[in-house]
Amino acid sequence: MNPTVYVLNGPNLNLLGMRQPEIYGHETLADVEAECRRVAVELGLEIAFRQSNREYELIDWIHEAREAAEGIVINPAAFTHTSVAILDALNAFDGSVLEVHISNVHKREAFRHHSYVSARADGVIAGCGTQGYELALRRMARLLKA
Ligand code: CA2
Repeated sequence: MNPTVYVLNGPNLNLLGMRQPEIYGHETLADVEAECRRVAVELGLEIAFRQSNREYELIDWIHEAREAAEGIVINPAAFTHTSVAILDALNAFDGSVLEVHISNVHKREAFRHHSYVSARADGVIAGCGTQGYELALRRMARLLKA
């Protein structure tokens, strides 16, 4: 059976493509999901693609992934910089974790330079636009084969 990867997206990413295209590009989250699904078929991965504006919901999905998934690709959005709770949830997940940021957070405000999630992530992709999701899935497929 194909390995399952949860692709989780944090707050405000539902607005992708609708505002701030100079930072986040023109693609919508639905476009990103479609691209992830295309790449997942190519790589032989099953994906669950989700977005929430609620911290607890992301945490519940990470808990669910403990039983249901081999890997998590997560763009925690602003929770990246604030959430010890999401870090704790990821620390209770035994599979591979990749952190994605559409923008290059290190080129932006100082408060975006620190990520709680990076303390758990097996890899971090930032500043590659929405292509970062595809790159993360390709890396995930490699990690899950190893
Ligand atoms: O670059 C990223 O992917 C971020 O995770 C995006 C977060 C930001 O807080 C992080 O520092 C970096 C913001 C997501 C909000 O996305 C929007 C997209 C379009 C319009 C408004 C918000």
